[in-house]
Amino acid sequence: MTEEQKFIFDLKGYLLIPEVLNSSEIEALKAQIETIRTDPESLPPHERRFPGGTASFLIDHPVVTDVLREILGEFRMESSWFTYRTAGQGGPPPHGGVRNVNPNFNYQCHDGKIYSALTRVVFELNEVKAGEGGTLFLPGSHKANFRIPEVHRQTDSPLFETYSCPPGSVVIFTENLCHSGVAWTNLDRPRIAIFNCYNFVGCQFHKPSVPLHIIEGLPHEKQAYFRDVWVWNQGGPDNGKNLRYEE
Ligand SMILES: O=C(O)CCC(=O)C(=O)O
Repeated sequence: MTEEQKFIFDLKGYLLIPEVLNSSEIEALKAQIETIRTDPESLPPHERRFPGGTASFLIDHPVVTDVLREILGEFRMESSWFTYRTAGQGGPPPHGGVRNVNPNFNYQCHDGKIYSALTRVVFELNEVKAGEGGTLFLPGSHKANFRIPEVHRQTDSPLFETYSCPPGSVVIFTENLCHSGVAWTNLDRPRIAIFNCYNFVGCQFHKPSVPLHIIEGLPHEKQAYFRDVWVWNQGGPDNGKNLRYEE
């Protein structure tokens, strides 16, 4: 993660990295999504849900792990799903924001070290133009000191901003940032986006939702991202590469 990326992520609470995936990776992910939507039985059971099958390479994509190591230290994966949104289909209303002491939402930065807590990684598989229905963000709200006034918890608040990006771009944001889904407006293409969620190894927010058979179908080294919640393995060897907390 570059110093500029750290500055932007800390300042705004989110970071856009354009064109992380190449066109064959995008096509392979779209093909898996299309098969899951239309003919899931044609896939082996462990590839019928994300992050199984083709999507598994995103779990520890090097561009993402580089950022996550910086803003989370050692991390686990909590969930993975995709959205296929045609014009008129929306997402969740504004949520998140404001400084707090909950370890799952406790964004902080100390001595140049960010702790982002629950963190979302979004891969956009189609081009997104600002205003078409990409995720909305209220920049800086992840470390706001005052309650967000109701007028700015509405998606039409002028404080919300969004992004334009080419296909294959990734958007990483701290879940303590106030953010929102919004209706997709482009009639010519859907929003096809993958939402992966990560947390510090010692924290878990969501009830585990990735079924065991999906986890067991992942390549061995990726299964470690779904291990139980703990930080320190006293006296015993770790059984995966992602299991040690180094600070
Ligand atoms: O649908 C969206 O664009 C936003 C999704 C969201 O709110 C989240 O990932 O927490």
